[in-house]
Amino acid sequence: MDITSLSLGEYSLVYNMLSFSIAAMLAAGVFFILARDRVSPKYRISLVISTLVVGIAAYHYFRIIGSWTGAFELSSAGTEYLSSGEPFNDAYRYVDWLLTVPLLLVELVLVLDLSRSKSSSMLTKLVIAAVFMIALGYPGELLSADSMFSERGFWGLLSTIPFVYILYILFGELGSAMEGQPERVRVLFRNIRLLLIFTWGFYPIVYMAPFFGLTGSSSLVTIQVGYTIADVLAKAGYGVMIYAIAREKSLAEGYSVEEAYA
Ligand code: RET
Repeated sequence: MDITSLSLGEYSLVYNMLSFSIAAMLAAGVFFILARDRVSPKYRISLVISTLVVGIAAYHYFRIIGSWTGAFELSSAGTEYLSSGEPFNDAYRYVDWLLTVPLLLVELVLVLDLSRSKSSSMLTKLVIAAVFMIALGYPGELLSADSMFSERGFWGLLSTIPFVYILYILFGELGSAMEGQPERVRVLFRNIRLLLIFTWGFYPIVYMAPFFGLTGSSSLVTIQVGYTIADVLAKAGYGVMIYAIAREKSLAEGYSVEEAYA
């Protein structure tokens, strides 16, 4: 997408959201490290994965903000931002998703503590579908369009197939695997599944922004702000929910922090 100018407000909105996201990801990472002892050893791997996810995201947000400041410069009159000639690099986001989405699925399946054969078969399907979902969305992200019936729409549609498959597995197979779990864990699991639907569902909606009449800079800004909000919820917010499930299961299984130090 070639954007030649942005208003001061548009430029700062994206800049500030990217900066907020770096702070949120780093703070979440510190929380996951410090909260480690509050869950029993078998759930700690989920917190380790949450820490990796927000760490990978913080790194990419540093790169995205660097690309943002490089792509635009203040006009000599100081009234708007103009393209510097250097393109804004959207690939950081997709590379980030390629690494973090499989990790988010792994931590969900691990915290559920299902039998080894069940979790590995489910994970294989989920991770393969996630890689297809992201790889098929990327070519379309590079294209601007004003209608669903465009090349952007075509890639989006292809990417939606594995997306629906992921939801099908989470609601079908994973739902039935939850039947034997304690009531409080089932409630947390239902909530995390809702958070997942709500936040993951946000990405394709943001992707469709250009189809709703948003063009040029307003489409660029909506997409950047939309993906950033979704990322904070899907990584940091989701990690906190995973922690809550791990904590609840640890308590239900008789774990206490005091015991860990006894
Ligand atoms: C795309 C392209 C349009 C169709 C669909 C998409 C889905 C993206 C999703 C991304 C999730 C990212 C997460 C990142 C967190 O780290 C690629 C936008 C369905 C669901 C959870």
